[in-house]
Amino acid sequence: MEDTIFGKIARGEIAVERLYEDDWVVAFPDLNPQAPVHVLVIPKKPVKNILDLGPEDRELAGSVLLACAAVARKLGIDSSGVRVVLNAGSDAGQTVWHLHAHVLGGRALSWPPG
Ligand code: IU
Repeated sequence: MEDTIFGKIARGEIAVERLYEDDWVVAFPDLNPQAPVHVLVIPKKPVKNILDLGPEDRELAGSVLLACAAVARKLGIDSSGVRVVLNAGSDAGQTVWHLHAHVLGGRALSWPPG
């Protein structure tokens, strides 16, 4: 797949505040936060979105979810509530074509999304 800015972040070519990192993922603050806590969790492997995952990506997919929970705990929103959003495709609002989970919290969030 084509390289993206998140690929550069994953490889450390663009500096961000790495709030969480392990062998599989990196988490960093969203540049345009939609809530008091808005963090992006990306896999280090370049994958377009969840629709691009294969059976070989079980550990990657699990690592993304576990990292979302770790970020929520680290930033203290685990007791009040956290929303994890994975936009996949243009109608879903995906704008960066490297899988990313939005971790949102720190305020009451409405439902359904727009
Ligand atoms: P989306 O699900 O593809 O719409 O989310 C992309 C997010 O990436 C969006 O919230 C942007 O604010 C965010 N972002 C960023 O944090 N840093 C960047 O350099 C770019 C986008 I480009």
